[in-house]
Amino acid sequence: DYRNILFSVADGIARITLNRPERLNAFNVAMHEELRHALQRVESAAAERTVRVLVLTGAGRAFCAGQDLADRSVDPGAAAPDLGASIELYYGPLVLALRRLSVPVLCVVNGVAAGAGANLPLACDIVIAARSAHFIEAFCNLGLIPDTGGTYFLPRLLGPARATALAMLGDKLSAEQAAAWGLIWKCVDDAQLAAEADALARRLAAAPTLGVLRTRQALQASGLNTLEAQLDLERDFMRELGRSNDYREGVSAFLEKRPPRFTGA
Ligand code: T3D
Repeated sequence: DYRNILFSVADGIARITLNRPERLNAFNVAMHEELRHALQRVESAAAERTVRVLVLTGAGRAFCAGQDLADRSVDPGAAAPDLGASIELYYGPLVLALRRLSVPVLCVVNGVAAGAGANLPLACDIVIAARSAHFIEAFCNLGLIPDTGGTYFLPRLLGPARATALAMLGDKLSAEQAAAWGLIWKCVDDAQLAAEADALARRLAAAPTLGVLRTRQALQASGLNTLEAQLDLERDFMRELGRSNDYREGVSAFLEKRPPRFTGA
């Protein structure tokens, strides 16, 4: 039973909704812990292939406003909060948990995404956003740096010029501009967001999950690898996938001119 998130599983689709709408779904410790727990449940269900995609979204008018600043005492007499501990215990492990999850993650940015809330989607596999949503690297307004992987993802996705200006100025980036710049996959009309998210989640839940995961791993590895190392990785993954049930099913379905029925293995 969760108080700060909503969690459900149906038809191979796990859904996690950040659920503190009165605080624009800002993170407190309880929400972090519930999210960690729910992600572990998704991982267990993935091992049994009862979950083949995770959808992450927010309740109400925001996706997530980052750290709950009401939990950060800045009284002159109080000791400074240890933000490093917060990153080490919560935000860093959250990014890694999403990047390593055994199912693809679809992030549905339903509204404003600020601070850690702007960078969380960048750790997911596919991001769609409502046209009214926007992204704000709000850290600079507090004298901080873009955490939750922001300094890693932003320059890779946007290039250094756009990443630097967004990080240093904290200007609002509209969902439309975010899609045009390649920060996210798509921006869709608000009225279409739920239907679009549902359709994408169903496609991913019916996809050859092992192939999808190896695709993610290969793409993630390419940032560090030489071409030679990347070609070796492609060979190894192809060798493994060529032995998978889903490859056999994909080829059979093609030859028999019918839709494939992938099991994820
Ligand atoms: O501390 C650590 O652990 C280190 C890690 C840090 C990671 C971070 O995320 S640091 C960055 C923290 N986030 C921010 O700085 C964003 C703060 N919020 C905003 O800039 C704005 O609220 C938004 C741009 C997100 C939305 O603006 P707007 O005008 O649509 O809404 P609002 O009126 O500002 O907010 C609505 C309510 O939500 C309001 O409460 P009220 O007045 O109705 O009682 C506001 O205080 C509250 N709220 C919004 N963001 C936060 C928040 N309360 C606590 N923490 C928040 N982050």
